Amino acid sequence: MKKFSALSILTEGLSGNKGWKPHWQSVDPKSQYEVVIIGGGGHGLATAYYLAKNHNITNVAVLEKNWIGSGNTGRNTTIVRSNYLLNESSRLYEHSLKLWEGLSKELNYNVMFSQRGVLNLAHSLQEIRDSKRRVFANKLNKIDAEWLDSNSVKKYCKIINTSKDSRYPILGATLQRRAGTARHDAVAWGFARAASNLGVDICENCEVTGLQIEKNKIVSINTTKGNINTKKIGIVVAGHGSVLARMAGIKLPLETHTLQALVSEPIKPILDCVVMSNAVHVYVSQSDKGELVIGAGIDSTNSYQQRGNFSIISGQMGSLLELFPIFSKLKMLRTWGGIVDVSPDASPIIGETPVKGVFFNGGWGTGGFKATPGSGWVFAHTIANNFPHKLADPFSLNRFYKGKLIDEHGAAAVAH
Ligand code: FAD
Ligand code: PYC
Repeated sequence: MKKFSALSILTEGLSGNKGWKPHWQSVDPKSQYEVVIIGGGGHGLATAYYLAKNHNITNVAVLEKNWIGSGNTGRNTTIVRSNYLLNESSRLYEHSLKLWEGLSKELNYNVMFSQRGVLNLAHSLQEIRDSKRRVFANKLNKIDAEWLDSNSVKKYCKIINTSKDSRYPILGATLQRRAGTARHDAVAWGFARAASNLGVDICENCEVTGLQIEKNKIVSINTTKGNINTKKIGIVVAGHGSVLARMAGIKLPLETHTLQALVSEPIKPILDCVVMSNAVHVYVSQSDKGELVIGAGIDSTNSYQQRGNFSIISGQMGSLLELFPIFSKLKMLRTWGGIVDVSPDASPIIGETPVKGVFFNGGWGTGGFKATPGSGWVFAHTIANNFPHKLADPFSLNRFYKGKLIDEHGAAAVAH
């Protein structure tokens, strides 16, 4: 049997790929790229992959200021689902979920997508009404969704506390069985390797410091590794979207916050589904390494820090123990934060900008991991055709001028 070192698993994937020669660090600053993607997270790398794969545009560079996947892609709690309320969102996220279902095969890289089911708990009469409404809306959009009463929740998740005496008793839950989790850094590596194999250049430690605009068109990019000429750029820099857009003179309706998460010490398999609660406010799953992966809401202050406020952690631990008293003796292993950019309607901004050749993809806030393949797919289409993909069209920047907001604060399932 072939032995894998940690490095070979990272670079080759579990299925192996001996011939892979990455183009890392190889951007020639004097070169002219057809498209430059700024941001080497999952969304940027997926965009580059689909530009090459679906549109045959391979003269593409991805510029990443740190290492690929060092942003939110490698920092999130990996929940993947498509049970959003509104038609526009559920279509986009369901497109993404369908791509997840074939992604390991598509990329020849095990992204460990595990459809273990996501429960969204309801603790009040109003939450029952809202949740049932979402189940009906999902079904109308042909998305799998079920309403479970409290007894059925207990059957699905045996260790959860459904006692009527708890502070916020569990009155029921929505269940999406096709939803689940994935291995976050594998997603970045899988897309990177597949894009690189198609000829895309990926450059790490390359920070974009300026955008040169002439006659309202992008002409070149300043980076810490030199200047690069191009006529098209895609800005995909979660948490820093406004900063990059401002370099092109564009003002965006985004706020930046820290969202944090933590993992427990590893334990034997005990939790085989994902549980989210908006009311007590915590979400939890168990990773393949055995750690419980636990998150809550954003820090309320604006921040660019990749570490959060301790009060959020203490609150989320209280919430966790309300739902799972069985976890009370567990120790925390590590905690971290990611920088998320939140739009006024908790929906992303995807598409063209007022500057020719400058495309924007951001504002995914607390919920963009699940969208990674779908976001890359529709953004690549939009960049390639200079025209929004039909699933991306409702999410264009001009919805804020037209007042056509897509308010998903409820289904975002994370307090903003
Ligand atoms: P990133 O992975 O952040 O990539 C952007 C990249 O741009 C970064 O690597 C950054 O270094 C780079 N960059 C920034 N500025 C520059 C520059 N000037 N030059 C070059 N590069 C630059 N979503 C879910 O769907 N489910 C979840 O369970 C979930 N949980 C979350 C939990 C936490 C704690 C956090 C922080 C987020 C969570 N999210 C979740 C949200 C999700 O992680 C993000 O929406 C998603 O990963 C964004 O992907 P991205 O590729 O756009 O961003
Ligand atoms: O969007 O499902 C989600 C999510 C879970 C945790 C953070 N975001």
